Amino acid sequence: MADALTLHEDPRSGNCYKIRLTAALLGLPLETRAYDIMQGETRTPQFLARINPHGRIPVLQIGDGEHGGDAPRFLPESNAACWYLAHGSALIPDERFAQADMLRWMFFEQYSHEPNIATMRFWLRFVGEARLSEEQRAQMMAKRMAGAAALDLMNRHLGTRAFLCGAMVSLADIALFAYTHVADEGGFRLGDYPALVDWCDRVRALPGFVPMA
Ligand SMILES: N[C@@H](CCC(=O)N[C@@H](CS)C(=O)NCC(=O)O)C(=O)O
Repeated sequence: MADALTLHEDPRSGNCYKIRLTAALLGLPLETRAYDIMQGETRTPQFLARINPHGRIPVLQIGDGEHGGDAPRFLPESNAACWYLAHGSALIPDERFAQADMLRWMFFEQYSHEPNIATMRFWLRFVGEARLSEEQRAQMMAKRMAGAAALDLMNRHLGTRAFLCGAMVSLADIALFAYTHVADEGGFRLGDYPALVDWCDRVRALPGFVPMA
């Protein structure tokens, strides 16, 4: 019997959505357990001791330890969790260069896209501009510029191909769709990037697609 899968998440988080979307596209059953990060629910001693010592969601729990099964294992980091779910599926290309190219976009997502676009979305949509610290305010211009540069790079790349790694959808598309399609909530204008708008529509049209909460 396959291990039970549980996603420890805050449903508003794009990093968590990546994992829900991967499971949905693959038809994998996924239980969820919700936390409110605004209330510090991932920073409790219990969460740090059992779920993730890094104090963050998402965490994919593999197994539940019930019926004499192995103890549950916990996998933080959204892209690692997507990889775990998609192992052996068509969402990970077989060919060596294609697989490395997919990883290249997933690393790009974590280094050049998410820290700018997701952080701006978190600050503007959930914290609120009036409540930002001086330090956060000081970082806004740089994040706006770096986020726009990331969207521009993707837009140019997607001008000549259906998905980030070519004709076939891969985990790279799931990882980058999560915060790109809600970039407007972080003060970016997705409408300025026509190839990104079309690509978002192609992702939404995939069989099994589920929207973000
Ligand atoms: N690199 C991590 C980022 C995880 C992350 O930043 N999680 C945020 C929500 S999206 C969080 O848990 N914040 C709550 C906190 O730091 O207390 C991933 O891709 O999963």
